[in-house]
Amino acid sequence: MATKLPQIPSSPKPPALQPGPPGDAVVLERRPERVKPPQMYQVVLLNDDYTPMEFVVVIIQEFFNKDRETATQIMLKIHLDGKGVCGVFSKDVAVTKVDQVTEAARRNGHPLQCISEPLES
Ligand code: TYC
Repeated sequence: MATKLPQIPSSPKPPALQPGPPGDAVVLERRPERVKPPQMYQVVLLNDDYTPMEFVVVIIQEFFNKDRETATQIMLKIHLDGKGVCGVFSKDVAVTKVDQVTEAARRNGHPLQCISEPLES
């Protein structure tokens, strides 16, 4: 006995191009882009006077997957400039990073502040 396969609806197709009189130009219209890339967020650490440098370096290594050298450079930039970008992520991931870093800082008794901000698009 033949089993009936489920029918998958086909997406609508544009009408086939009908050839016009010879020599006529065919104008193809560009369709507007249907999907935008997602808004991205940078995760930023802020400087303070109390969080130990070594703790910040470890945080940047652990949560932002940087090697020790890069993590140290980012930490020093934050220390000197007041803030620094540790990574750029989709909104969900950025929010999770902020929560995880803040939780690790509080657990260790440090006032380190971590925020996320949208990148200008
Ligand atoms: N300014 C801190 C100190 O001198 C170090 C520090 C760096 C703190 C970066 C926070 O996000 C920070 N101990």
